[in-house]
Amino acid sequence: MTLHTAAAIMEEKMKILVTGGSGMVGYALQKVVKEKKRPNEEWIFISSKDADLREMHETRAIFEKYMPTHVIHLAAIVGGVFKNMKHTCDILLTNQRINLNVYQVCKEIKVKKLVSCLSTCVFPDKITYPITESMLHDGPPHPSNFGYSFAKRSIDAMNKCYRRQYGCPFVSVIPTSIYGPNDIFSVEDAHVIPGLINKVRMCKSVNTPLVVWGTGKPLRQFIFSYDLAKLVMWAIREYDEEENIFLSVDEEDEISIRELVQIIVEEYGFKGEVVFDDTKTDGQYKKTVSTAKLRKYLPDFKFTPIREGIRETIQWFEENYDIARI
Ligand code: NAP
Ligand code: GFB
Repeated sequence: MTLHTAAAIMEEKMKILVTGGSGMVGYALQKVVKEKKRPNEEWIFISSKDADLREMHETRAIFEKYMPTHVIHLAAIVGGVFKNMKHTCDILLTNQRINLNVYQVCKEIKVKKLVSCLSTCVFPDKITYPITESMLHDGPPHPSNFGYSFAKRSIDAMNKCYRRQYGCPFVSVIPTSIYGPNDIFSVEDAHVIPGLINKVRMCKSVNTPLVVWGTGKPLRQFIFSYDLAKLVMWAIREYDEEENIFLSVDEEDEISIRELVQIIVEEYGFKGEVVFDDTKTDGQYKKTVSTAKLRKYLPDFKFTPIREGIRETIQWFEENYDIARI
């Protein structure tokens, strides 16, 4: 990059609106912005308290209030496999309403870039591995994620259709399973890591066995929320391809739920019995994605080792138990 282009990039004023700014990813992004914000950037984080994005008039009002040049769209109803199964229709409809409103308003106010989120769990269940970004529509998603998946897949359709008909610069990043501070820790609705952290805390306090759902055999690539936030910041600044990109730890960092449980109980100092309840679903067995495309851009990006990330998440949970979403 020449000095001129570097200076030009640093000069361009960026007013970045982040929807879903109060969630786990939004919380991590606020932390990263505090450390890495550039002088030409203004960052605005909104939550449902600022506007219910299911309502078009509230969506339009908040976007017209700020008139952002760039948008990072995180807002969604999110949860673990059990929440997704229980509320599959509500999640489909709510997330589609939010997405339709945000996309329409981003087109109306002519944002210079919109970056939204898919998820590795919305890819076909019967697929070859590692999964690449181009496989999104090669088959139905796992039944446990049906509603959530089709709301996400329609984001991909909107990216392409808004771009082809109206030239809108809309693109998505595709995070793998994320964990970290300020996640949802409710036993029923959480993803596996926060759900187990909350369970271990309870088992330690009343000295009962830890019940892990499923067989423990499924495999996952887990990304620490602060690493994800750094990659989302990189995407809004530098990533301009039409096609989506996976934001995940590398294939070799994939672990089983059983290995994950071992890390959580060791880091929490839980000495009690661990039992696996295989009457509960395993969900998707694996969803291993390739990070070849990400590594082409960021060959030296260092991910937080999972043991360190879990230790930090446990510490946050212990220090913020009274305000955590449980
Ligand atoms: P989260 O912690 O549940 O946060 C969701 C955010 O969306 C909150 O800020 C929430 O605001 C906002 N929101 C929900 N309904 C809204 C509405 N009607 N109007 C306005 N805002 C609303 O979710 P997250 O884990 O940070 O996920 C962020 C994004 O990453 C989502 O798009 C998700 O699909 C994607 N993703 C997550 C994972 C994962 O493992 N967590 C993996 C892949 C992709 P309030 O706080 O006011 O409710
Ligand atoms: O994180 P999780 O709920 O969702 O479940 P997915 C991961 C695995 O952990 C499953 C097992 O095999 C569960 O059986 N598991 C064991 C547990 N104990 C527990 C527990 O106490 N709680 C939970 N929740 N699981 C998610 C999607 O799929 O993938 C999200 O549901 C998101 O929407 C994410 O997109 C990326 O990893 O199966």
